[in-house]
Amino acid sequence: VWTDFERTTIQDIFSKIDYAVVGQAAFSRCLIVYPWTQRYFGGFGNLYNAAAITSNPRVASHGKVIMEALEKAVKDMDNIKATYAELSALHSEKLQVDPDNFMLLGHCLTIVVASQLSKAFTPEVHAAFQKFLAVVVSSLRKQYY
Ligand code: ZNH
Repeated sequence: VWTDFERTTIQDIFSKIDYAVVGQAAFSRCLIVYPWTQRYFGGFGNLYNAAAITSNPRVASHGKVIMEALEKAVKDMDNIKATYAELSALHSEKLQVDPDNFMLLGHCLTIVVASQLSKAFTPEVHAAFQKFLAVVVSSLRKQYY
């Protein structure tokens, strides 16, 4: 259950950020800071070092894909589990991604959003964003068993 503050805060954050910029920054940061997450992206070509990761076009486009998936959650905040049912099954059955990785990406996203919002990223805004990420992650975990 979301408070009015949480709803407006999440919608506000997503209306302010550029998905291409934030998605690329957050996803490349995740691959750099948690290098074992690279193992799922063997098909993405050169991830040899930080410079290669940040300039890799497939990293950039996948970052944006992730942000667009998050937008679906933002647009229907009361049905995130249903929205992500298929995506959860895909990550579990086909991609076989360890679900612990979801929040690692969430932390990277928090850092990028915080640096973009600057002073507007107050403790209350952080709490709302963290709650949103927790719901997203638990929804993505749903189809794992
Ligand atoms: Zn993921 C894919 C979302 C996280 C891994 N993903 C994907 C997609 C999407 C997503 C939308 C596409 C699908 C289709 O195509 O259908 N993710 C997502 C989200 C998140 C994520 C929302 C959170 C927040 N992922 C993740 C992580 C990882 C992953 C963390 C690892 C580490 N994904 C993945 C892979 C893939 C995906 C591997 C596939 C790619 C390609 O393209 O190949």
